[in-house]
Amino acid sequence: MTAATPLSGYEHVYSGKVRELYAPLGPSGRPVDDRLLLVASDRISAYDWVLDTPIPDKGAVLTRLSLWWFDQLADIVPNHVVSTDVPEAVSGRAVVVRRLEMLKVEAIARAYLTGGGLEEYREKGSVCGIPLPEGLTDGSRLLDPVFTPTTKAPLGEHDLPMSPEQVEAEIGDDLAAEVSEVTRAILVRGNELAAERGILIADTKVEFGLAPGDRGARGGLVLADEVLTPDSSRFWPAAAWQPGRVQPSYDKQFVRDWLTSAESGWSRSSGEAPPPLPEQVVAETRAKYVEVFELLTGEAF
Ligand code: Q0N
Repeated sequence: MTAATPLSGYEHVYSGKVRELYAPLGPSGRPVDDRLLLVASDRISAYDWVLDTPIPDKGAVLTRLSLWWFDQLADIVPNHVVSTDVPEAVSGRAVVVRRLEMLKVEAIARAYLTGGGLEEYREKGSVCGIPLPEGLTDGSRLLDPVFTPTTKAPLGEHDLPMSPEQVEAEIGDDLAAEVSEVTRAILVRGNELAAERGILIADTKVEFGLAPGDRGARGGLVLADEVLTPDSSRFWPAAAWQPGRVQPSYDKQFVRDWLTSAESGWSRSSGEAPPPLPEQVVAETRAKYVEVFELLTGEAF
């Protein structure tokens, strides 16, 4: 685990698996209370490990992609972005954001069945209290996206599914309904745009906060963190989609294939940290992130 970059004028407040949060310092030298700096690193995770080898430009590509999506989604929900005027050391991979009161719910929507949603369906025929038709398999498309929220577990621990009742108890009935509706609308819009570019977005995790309200009232729902990036969502190449098997990942397939190949000498079940990635795998993976960005946005990276 490498220490966060010290940034003059900022105080480091939080390290995630791949992102860091800083608080800007005010004229008094104390942190301001209404802003944060969200910094995306080049770190990549696979099989629940953060790898030792960074992917050059990954933080910048995902930051730009998130900014582009925030614009595409602005008519659905406001977002936390304030400015991209950030310190030189993190230029292109950081944004200044509004400090919100974050909701203690990981808002997940699924348009295709896989991962934890598939497991729950196989056990119960439903996901997060939503009954689904019989005969669905790994990668099946759902008629309408389902909202399958989880708890926010501390770093290193796994998030747990939340029932609709748990979400309502946590944030209230009205807000729970709004979070479900907005999360599903984000995934629908995401898939409408991505489909034209040959990408399927199987599922996505978003985080919301509340803007400070007037006179003690709660403010409106605001989209925070990152949105519809390959780190927060499963991106699949549409051309390879074939329900009934594990789908290839748009961005991480080279990494997964190499790690699980004999060449890496690593075994998933060993409990040991994965080895460093070969240069070729790094280059191919970087190219995939750039490809996703350019396909979706139509901009050159
Ligand atoms: C916030 N997280 C969890 C870093 C980010 N706009 C905001 N206001 C207040 N708090 C947060 C945000 C944002 N974004 C979000 N923690 C604090 C999200 N993490 C995940 C890992 O990397």
